[in-house]
Amino acid sequence: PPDEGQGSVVEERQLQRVEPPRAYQVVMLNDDYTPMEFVVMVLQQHFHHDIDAATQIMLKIHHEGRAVCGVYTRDVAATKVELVLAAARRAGHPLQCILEVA
Ligand code: TYC
Repeated sequence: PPDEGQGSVVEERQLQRVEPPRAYQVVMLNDDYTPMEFVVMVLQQHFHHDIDAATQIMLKIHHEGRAVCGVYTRDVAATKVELVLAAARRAGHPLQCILEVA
């Protein structure tokens, strides 16, 4: 809009510096019971990795105890954690994943 009146919104817009949103990583944890195939499926369905990347990430978790599945804004990351935990519980697996500030 050409004229925002006094205390000009137009000028304030030019002065504003907006920080980028914080990045949050979804980290998946190893356990002794969740089937490898289930973890690979979750990594494909919820984090959009292809089967090769999903298998590599699953094996990294299996060997190192944890790995980053993806990095998102806070709300998206939190929703991914909830959906993954719900899918794991529904299937009867103890799979755990957590949110961390990237
Ligand atoms: N350690 C599990 C097994 O041997 C496989 C597994 C991988 C479980 C990754 C969880 O996040 C995980 N069946």
